[in-house]
Amino acid sequence: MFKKVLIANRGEIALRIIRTCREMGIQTVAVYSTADKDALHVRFADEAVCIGPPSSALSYLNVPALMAVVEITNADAVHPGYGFLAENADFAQICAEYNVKFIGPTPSMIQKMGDKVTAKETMIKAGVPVVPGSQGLVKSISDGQIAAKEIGYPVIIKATAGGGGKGMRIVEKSEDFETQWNMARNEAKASFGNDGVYIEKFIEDPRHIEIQIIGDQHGNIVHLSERDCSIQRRHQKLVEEAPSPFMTKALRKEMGEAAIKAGQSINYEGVGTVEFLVDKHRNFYFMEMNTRIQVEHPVTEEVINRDLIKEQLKVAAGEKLSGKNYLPKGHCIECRINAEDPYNDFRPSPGLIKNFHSPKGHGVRVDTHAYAGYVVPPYYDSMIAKLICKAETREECIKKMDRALNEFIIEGVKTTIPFHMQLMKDERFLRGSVTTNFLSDFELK
Ligand code: MV4
Repeated sequence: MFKKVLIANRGEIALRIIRTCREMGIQTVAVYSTADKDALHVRFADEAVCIGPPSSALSYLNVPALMAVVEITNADAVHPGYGFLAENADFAQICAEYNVKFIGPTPSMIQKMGDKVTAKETMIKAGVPVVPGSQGLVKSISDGQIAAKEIGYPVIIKATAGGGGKGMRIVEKSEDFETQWNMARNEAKASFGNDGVYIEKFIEDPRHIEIQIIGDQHGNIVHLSERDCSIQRRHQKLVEEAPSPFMTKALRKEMGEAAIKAGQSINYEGVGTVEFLVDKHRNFYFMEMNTRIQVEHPVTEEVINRDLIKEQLKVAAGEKLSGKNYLPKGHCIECRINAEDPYNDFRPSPGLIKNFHSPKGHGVRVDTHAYAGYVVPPYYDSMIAKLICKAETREECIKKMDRALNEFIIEGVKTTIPFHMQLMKDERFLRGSVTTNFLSDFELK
């Protein structure tokens, strides 16, 4: 096992990683920007080194500064968390060159899944269902129009360097193709410096259901069942749950096997998530693969009763997996508490948290770096806590979440708590009738 792990991240995920390392007897090194000098990850790690000014580019994304900290502290592994450098193949490569284990897959695995056209071609070869669409990249507008006609409108144009919705445009009819094509390419060029796009049939009102997988360095890959992440706003997840209210035993088996095939096709090592779109007939299609630990990993931890960071450290250190898949027991829901104003287009609301009291009690877990007196900096992600509730059934879990949300006191900044409180009483949510369009006709009272 590793002796000392450098955590190239901040916030709740840095704390989450420190906790497991401490339990496993692994030393930790925190890095921080000057904006985070009072942060809890700095206090709780065994060592902490300042790596730069507030801007992410100059601190948490500053690879030379991070590698200097690896050298001076003698860390033998780097945990990237999520966001920042977690899916940066160049960073993983530099870690390899420094002989420090990047806790995650190899640079080539990150690269293959980071390019969506390559990822999709890999899945087709592996026999994983994908959305019908163009054969690879579409070179010209006329090729695009021919492909769209063949596929049948509505279609969706996606950036190969994309993910998370950037450089993505829906085209309802052929007359709109040119405009949407130009919009998609320009946005892709501006966001990723790569204007390569491909085209797919547009799946109407799908669910976003993802399968957690883990692979070891000896060729074993298992799945840890699904999470339903259909409740999103502008491609930001707000609520995640496991199991999915739409799941059946048969579908779980099929999607689990498909996710394992996806992993096997690249000899995947580490924790990963295979995202699928699921239509109303329960047809499922590969969408993307995330090669990192995700924000919503606790939902899986709660229903399979395993510490995913521990599993991640174990496979990164070369340990073997037992080889069996995990099925969910009970129900878990996670609400993302962001310092945002849900009454004002979810506008970020950074600043001083004057009062903070987190809910407690049986089946309630709060993963957070916030406390009374903490200042939410304006420079980073606005998520300040994850409220995670676990119960035997979905119905009980929703009631527990409602109770816990009502106990949560956060004063000084606006939060998404009022949104979640209304959601827990929403008739469609209670029925489990959640698709990616759920929020388009949700009005906050
Ligand atoms: C789609 C789709 C419908 N049909 N692809 C959104 C982000 C990116 N990862 C892919 N996305 C979508 N791809 C086809 N062929 C609908 C979406 C989509 C979506 C997917 C998951 C969760 C929320 C979403 C919100 C809008 C659109």
